[in-house]
Amino acid sequence: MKEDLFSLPGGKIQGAIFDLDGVLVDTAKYHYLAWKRLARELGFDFREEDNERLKGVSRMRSLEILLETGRCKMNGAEKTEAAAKKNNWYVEYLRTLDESALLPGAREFLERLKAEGIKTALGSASKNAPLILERLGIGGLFNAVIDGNRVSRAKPDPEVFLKGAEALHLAPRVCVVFEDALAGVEAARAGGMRVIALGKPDLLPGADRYISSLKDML
Ligand code: B16
Ligand code: MG
Repeated sequence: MKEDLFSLPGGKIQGAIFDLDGVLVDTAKYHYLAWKRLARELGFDFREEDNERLKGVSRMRSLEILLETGRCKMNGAEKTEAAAKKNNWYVEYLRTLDESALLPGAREFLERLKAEGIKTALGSASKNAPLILERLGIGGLFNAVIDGNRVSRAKPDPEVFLKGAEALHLAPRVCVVFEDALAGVEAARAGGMRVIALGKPDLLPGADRYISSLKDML
């Protein structure tokens, strides 16, 4: 195994943990369509730039941000109902997803890690991650899958990544996280892991390295 596969200081990496939306696949556009549809039903417009605030954030927190944007109030039961409605629409859109939705370099890099003996885990906030992995046909490239169904604390809490490292039987300091959202970069750092961010330092401060897509890792 090449020691410089990740080009990171701080010793050898033995495990890679991947966020899903924005790193391996662009599901943000489907989240956006579904949230926009809900906003329209509630009587306001939800713009693409407002959607940026929802990336990497849990479903319930996303709904709260949406309601803030439209200056709408809901009680607990109404929130649960609205979040379920949005999710049903989102899942409908996911049914159209196939391998072509994988972001550049995603499959090739995962295959390369497997060939090099680096363990891989998914670390996503999404409760729909199993369906997405199935649609993309990449489930078999992960040694462990930790998603929104298995965590109780949302990023920037490190729970999802710590559970990922634990499932790989690795210490956090030998793991690297790939993330596209600030909450995720903060979560990885809080967990004592190195972070490679997909994006720019001004929007995602604190990462160890910046790339524009996983193609840069090949
Ligand atoms: P769900 P990630 C996140 O995925 C999305 O970026 C975020 O927009 C979404 O609200 C969250 O998953 C929960 O998704 O409604 O499917 O449970 O970036 O953590 O892979
Ligand atoms: Mg993400």
